[in-house]
Amino acid sequence: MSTDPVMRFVHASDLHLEQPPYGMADVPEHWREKLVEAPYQAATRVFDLAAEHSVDLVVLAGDVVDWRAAGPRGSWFLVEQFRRLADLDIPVYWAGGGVDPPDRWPDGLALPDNVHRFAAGRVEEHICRRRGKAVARIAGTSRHKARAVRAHEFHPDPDGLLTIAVAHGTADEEPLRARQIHYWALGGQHSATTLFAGKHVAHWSGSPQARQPLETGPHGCTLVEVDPEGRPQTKFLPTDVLRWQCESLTIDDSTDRDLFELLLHDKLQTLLAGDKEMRFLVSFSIHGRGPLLRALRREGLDQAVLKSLRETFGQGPGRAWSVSITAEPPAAFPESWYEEETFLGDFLRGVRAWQAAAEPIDLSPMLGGGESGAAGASTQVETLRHVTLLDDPHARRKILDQVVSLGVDVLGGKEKGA
Ligand SMILES: [Mn+2]
Repeated sequence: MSTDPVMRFVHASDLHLEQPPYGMADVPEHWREKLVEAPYQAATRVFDLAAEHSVDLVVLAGDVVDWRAAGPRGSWFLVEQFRRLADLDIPVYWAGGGVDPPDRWPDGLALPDNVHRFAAGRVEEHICRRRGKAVARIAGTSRHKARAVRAHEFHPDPDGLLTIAVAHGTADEEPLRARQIHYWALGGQHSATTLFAGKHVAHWSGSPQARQPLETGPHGCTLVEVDPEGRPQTKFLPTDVLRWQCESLTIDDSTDRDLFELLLHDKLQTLLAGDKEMRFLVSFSIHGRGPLLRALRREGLDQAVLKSLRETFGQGPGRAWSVSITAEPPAAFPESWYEEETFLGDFLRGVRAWQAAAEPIDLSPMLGGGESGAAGASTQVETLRHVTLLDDPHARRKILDQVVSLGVDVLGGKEKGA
């Protein structure tokens, strides 16, 4: 039995050309250009890989570019990449997401004929032909209002031709499985995620380039190879040029500063030895106990150690930029502290109320500068909204844990500090 694929395609989404990586307090001058270029370089690799693998088609599952934020460069870049694919006779099927509805594209800049954009609010279908033979039915829709993919609007090909559904949004397993569609090319999640695999597959390819500290690990696109039985096999192809990494370290009472720095240096050396090309943005997460942890939290030791790590690994040709060192709070504090009639008790009970609730925390009022009423200031707040609205449950929990820990340090006196 032959296992050679009968066709192959690249599935990518969330290129977000308009959005450079963010979420760092200090960006060194010599890393700025690398950050700004990262989304374009990663996207270029997606199209390079499509060409190298001689794919039959490319599917883009939304959030490719908000051209109003990216400026002319974003749309020109895409047109150039699409032309490259046109020269290789590779068609592109593009379903819009949150930032790239099909009606939002600069007037007067024509897309090449090999690009098929799906309308919003209804499923459109195309038959993709290669060398005169139909190889796939592509059913797609650009996101309308709902966040969820409307699975029931998609249908498999009546004659059993390979069917690829392209959509941007959230999705549950059962409704998608029930449609009997070979491959769901999904967009809207920035890290690659497989909803289900096997005879049929539903998969988010993730963004080709991570944007912020929580998006750790490799990012890329998906190469899908379809075997003669119509089974899609997915293969992750890394395309990122900057990689966020979180390194954890546990210390105790006996860890002194020299040993601590040595351990962090070791971590970075191991990371760099594992990949000779990649640039890393590293956040350190320090667990455990002892005076060093307290010094990291309260005495600015984190800044001193960061400075030394950056000098050694982040200058000149250095490929690892140390973003932060976070002294992680203990898993729990004694329950009796929460019952105290003290400032600390009041504070802990107050934070616990926030921890028990689930609604997003809006940090924008804390940016200040509002009362002079400058339009510029409110635009700035709007631009910063994705960082000031704390709606990711993981980030929300983490920050509140740190708030508790800081409160204990400040209000708890010496005997309660770590
Ligand atoms: Mn997105």
